[in-house]
Amino acid sequence: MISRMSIVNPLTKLVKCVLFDLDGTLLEDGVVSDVLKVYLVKYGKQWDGRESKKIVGKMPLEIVAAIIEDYELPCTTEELVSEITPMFSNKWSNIKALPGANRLIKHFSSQKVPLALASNSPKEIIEAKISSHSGWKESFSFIIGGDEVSLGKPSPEIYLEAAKRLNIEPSSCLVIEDSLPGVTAGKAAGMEVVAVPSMPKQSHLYTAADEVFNSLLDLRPEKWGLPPFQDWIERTLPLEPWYIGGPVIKGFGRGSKLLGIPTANLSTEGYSTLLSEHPSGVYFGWARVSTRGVFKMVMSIGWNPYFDNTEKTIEPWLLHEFDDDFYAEELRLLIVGYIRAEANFPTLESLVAKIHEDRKIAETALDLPLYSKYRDDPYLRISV
Ligand code: ADP
Ligand code: RBF
Ligand code: MG
Repeated sequence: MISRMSIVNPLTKLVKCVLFDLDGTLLEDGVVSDVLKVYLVKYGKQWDGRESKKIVGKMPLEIVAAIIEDYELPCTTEELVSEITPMFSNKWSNIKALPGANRLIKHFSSQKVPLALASNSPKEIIEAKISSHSGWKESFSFIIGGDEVSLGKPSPEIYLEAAKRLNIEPSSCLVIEDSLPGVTAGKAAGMEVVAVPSMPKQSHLYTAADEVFNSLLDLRPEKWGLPPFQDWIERTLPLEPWYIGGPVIKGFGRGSKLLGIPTANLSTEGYSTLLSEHPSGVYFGWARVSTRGVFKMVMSIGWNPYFDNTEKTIEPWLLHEFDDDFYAEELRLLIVGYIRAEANFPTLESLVAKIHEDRKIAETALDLPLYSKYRDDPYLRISV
């Protein structure tokens, strides 16, 4: 029986405004760990990333206290704060926006959706962080910092204060958050909450959120009664092109055998930054194989939820019939657009069917001038 559930999703409610968290939601989160890495060397310690999970969504003092305890540093919280503060000051204005953040802010702002920023960071630091992102400050009706409320997230206080200032009921506010304390705060405030977890493979922990996305690219504003994006073209989202290349390596050996879909894997070594910058998902673009030519390509990046890999891999399927394998040959990829988030599937057949659908979408889209022009990109020319 087909239930009404499949027609109207009763979970999503209409909202009137959007409240954003900043770190890890709109901006990359790595600054704290970058600084601490350098700093710990002074004490003969090595940053091992074990705090990464603790840092997400915490107040600065809580983070510092956790570091002192975990690394058994011979100093007080105050001492550590005063020593590392200068190391941060020149970093604030260089933090990159996360994929889709700029697009989301510009879209809502141009559609006159009221927006506000509510972050546990002190307001002064929030302002420094967003100063280099043009148009952001003007897009927010206001900014609330952690220093302007008595309790930071996970307390709902900061979000309740934002609703009050916008004069909109909490139940008509949509919160966008990356951290668990942030999601807790939004739900405790009685708001709708979309989570975009910063840590990979953590989505199962976000059961309190109304929706969990892998990145901001996957948010569909119309589901919340907000104006839809107009930039999808024939089921694809154009991206600022990016490049990756190297010799083809052996993969898991199941692409052709198990799925009938060969994927020419690239080594992820040396590309950790590039890979972490791009959300997992299904992308498409153009591929050059050594001297064989340039071909259309559709690929997945990520952990392949169906197989639950432990490593983020790049799996490009070249849309061409080759007579033989091309292991060790040079492969260059130019990625021009996004199709969808990686998903899990109940059966192998449904995964394969979905990948074939992706192929059709990519094959058609790549004939659009918007995408076909990249076929002539210098990166895909044979270098002599
Ligand atoms: P692996 O797990 O080693 O990547 P696959 O079964 O995924 O093995 O097969 C991928 C290999 O098949 C590629 O490395 C390449 O040499 C070859 N190949 C042949 N045709 C294609 C194609 N259309 N797209 C990608 N790889 C292909
Ligand atoms: N694997 C998944 O688990 N989920 C996906 O949504 C998914 N989408 C893919 C889309 C494309 C276009 C391609 C080429 C592969 C995709 N795969 C996905 C990856 C597939 O599982 C992988 O290629 C095999 O595991 C081979 O190692
Ligand atoms: Mg493969």
